[in-house]
Amino acid sequence: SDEWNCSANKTSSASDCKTEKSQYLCGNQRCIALNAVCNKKDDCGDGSDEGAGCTSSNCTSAKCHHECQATPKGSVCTCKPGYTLQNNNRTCKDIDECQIYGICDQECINSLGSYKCQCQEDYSLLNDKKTCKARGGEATLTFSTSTSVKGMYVDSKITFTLAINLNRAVAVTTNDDVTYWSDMEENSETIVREIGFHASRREVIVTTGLSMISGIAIDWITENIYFTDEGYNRIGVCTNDTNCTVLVNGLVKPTGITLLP
Ligand SMILES: [Ca+2]
Ligand SMILES: [Ca+2]
Repeated sequence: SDEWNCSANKTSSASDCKTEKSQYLCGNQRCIALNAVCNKKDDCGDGSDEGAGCTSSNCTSAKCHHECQATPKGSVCTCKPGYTLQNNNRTCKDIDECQIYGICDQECINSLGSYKCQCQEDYSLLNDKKTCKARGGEATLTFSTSTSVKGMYVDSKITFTLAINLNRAVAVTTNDDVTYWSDMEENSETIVREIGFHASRREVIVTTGLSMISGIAIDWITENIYFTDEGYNRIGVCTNDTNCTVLVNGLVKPTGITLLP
């Protein structure tokens, strides 16, 4: 029984056997590679991929845009990799791979028959030709205790302090060398921004309309600041110049928040 369905992807799904996928459906419902058709070899096992039809298949009159394959049922047009056959079954159109979600980490450039991924400044493309990795420097971890915000270089485990003597630091996040956190100052909840890890410059950027921040996420492209407010049961967003609006209202104690990319 371990031999049962060994050619599973050949026989199991006759309805899935498509010319567009360079496949050919045999008379016995077996699915074979299209280029095995009319090659003077019985690949189907019932001879249905060969025969007189092969020689009468006329590729000259098919006027295929890319390639033509003779089959016992007549000629069929096929396309080169990266192209798809259009509804006229004759011409080929480039596949815009960039429309496929997640195909590239950062930027995608479509081209005829292909595409390529590329990375933004300060990022390098990895060997998978898809993933972008930040160049240089160690990864830095940032975390808050209730009275401080600290950083740690992940590889060397060297820690450093960003802020001490805080009242109630909870949410914390970073974008490049800018760290954001929430803190209670003079009995009002605030969002604080500190630029630079060492000898840094600190500013309180949001002081009103906040109750109890539990999470902060930064859009690293626009530098918009998203936050969950557990006290006001909402998610808000502030622009880099701290114009803030409510994004989602009426949540029940929202806490964590993150953003993609
Ligand atoms: Ca054959
Ligand atoms: Ca393409």
